[in-house]
Amino acid sequence: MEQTLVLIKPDALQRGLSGTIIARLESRGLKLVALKLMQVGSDLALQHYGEHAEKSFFKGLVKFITSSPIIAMVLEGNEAVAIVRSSMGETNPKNADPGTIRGDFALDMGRNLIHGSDSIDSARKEIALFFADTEILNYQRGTDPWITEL
Ligand code: DAT
Ligand code: MG
Repeated sequence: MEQTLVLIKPDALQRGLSGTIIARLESRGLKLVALKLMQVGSDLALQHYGEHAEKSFFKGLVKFITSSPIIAMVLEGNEAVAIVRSSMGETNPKNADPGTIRGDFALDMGRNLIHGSDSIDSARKEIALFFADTEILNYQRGTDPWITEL
């Protein structure tokens, strides 16, 4: 089953939106298979956002993600990568549809609440950056057959 990395960013934690964000993703049917509260250090931030190293906003992005704790989680489900991205909404909250997390709760590109892997390949790499294999659990929910037609 497909897995994706989600980060609830410092702004969401500071604003008390963690529960709301987790609830939205859980309600959609995605299964939580790993979760932790953590402080991102600069090494991890540089690795995670390495693809943006040359961008003008990179310094601010690293400062922001390391500024206060985050929640990291791994969510599992059929097409979990695309499902999370559609629930998040566009990167710039101005363009995010109402009904999405960014479209309902964010205003600013640099304070857009949530990260979700953008492909299966980046999900695999990002999950390995944030979690040890032993932290990712394999379990069944009684509701699984009511969420996914097997
Ligand atoms: P996403 O988080 O939707 O995958 P991304 O990978 O392109 O978006 O960028 C990572 C983060 O960097 C994004 O969530 C917010 C920030 N960011 C991206 N483009 C930006 C810009 N033009 N100005 C300021 N911050 C930006
Ligand atoms: Mg991205």
